[in-house]
Amino acid sequence: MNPRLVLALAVSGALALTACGGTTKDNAGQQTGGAANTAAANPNAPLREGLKITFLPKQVNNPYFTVAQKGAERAGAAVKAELKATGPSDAAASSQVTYINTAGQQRQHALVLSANDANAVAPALKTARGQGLKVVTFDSDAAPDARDVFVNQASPQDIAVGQVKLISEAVGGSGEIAILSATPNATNQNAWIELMKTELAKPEHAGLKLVETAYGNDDDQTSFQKTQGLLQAHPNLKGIISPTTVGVAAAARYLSSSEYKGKVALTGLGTPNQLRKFTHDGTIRAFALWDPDKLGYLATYAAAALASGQITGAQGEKFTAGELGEYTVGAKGELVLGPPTVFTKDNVDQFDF
Ligand code: RAM
Repeated sequence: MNPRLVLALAVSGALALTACGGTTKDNAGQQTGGAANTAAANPNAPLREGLKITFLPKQVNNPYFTVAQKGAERAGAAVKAELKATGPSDAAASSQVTYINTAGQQRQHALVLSANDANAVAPALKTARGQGLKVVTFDSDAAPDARDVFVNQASPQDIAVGQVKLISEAVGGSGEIAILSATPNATNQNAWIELMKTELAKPEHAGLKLVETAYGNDDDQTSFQKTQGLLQAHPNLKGIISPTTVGVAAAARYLSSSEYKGKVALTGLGTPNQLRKFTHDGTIRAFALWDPDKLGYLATYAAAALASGQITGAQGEKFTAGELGEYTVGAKGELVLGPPTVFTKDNVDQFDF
């Protein structure tokens, strides 16, 4: 697949840099500063060699981000950048702040970050940008005025509508359902949950009743226990949506060896490798995800394009993301990778991530 993309304008990013004021030297010694993002992009600028890029996931011990990191490393190698992956072991709101500070102090050219909390990371990001760092968020956005570009995995609307459709099909259109999410402050999950609620409010879903949203904090054990808690608290529960790879894998493990197997349906956003077994044993009928490898790859290319001056984050700017082809900056400094894939027992074995 070669989705042609729409990155959108970082009007807010430009404003943020303007707000920083003054003129500073960026990591490569180029003049940047207050109006850095308003400088004209040069789409024909060569990718700069010797770029130093830091890859900072929500947490390091999550297979989803391990796959995204592989994509980031492939892109890093393609643009001859030095890519350093680092990050916290938990997805707590402020756990990334010290890593962001370090990236700024180490004079990295760009940071590729999935934010655990939109606001908790913002002051550190703004400081680092003032030191010349280009900031690309991917997967889970930071406050828009604290980054240059956000590489979104898919349209949030498509993800939310898709998740509701999958649970509706799995429970036969009616009954109590619950959501098992990641952390309570995750930008991405919270956006999807709001849109799921909007979707559930539509007449065609009148038979579905959302009884609880629980948070497993993208921690395996917590997610496992929260699944158990949901089932005990709601004896009539018919289905669970878990829009997090950590949560859905833990919920599947719990359900598959419990009395609820086959009685309580499960769907969510998971990796084929983690859910293959549960898709074949009937615990999960269908689930969805995008390719995290391509997400990490695209985010790293966007970082290189920013740090090379090919783009500034303004709407309509174009750059080539290696094997994924050409992308165009769209609204709100945003790029969208493409639609998610739905996995069932019939196709899950064709995927290895
Ligand atoms: C988890 C993380 C990540 C999310 C996926 C679906 O790995 O919460 O941010 O995008 O699930």
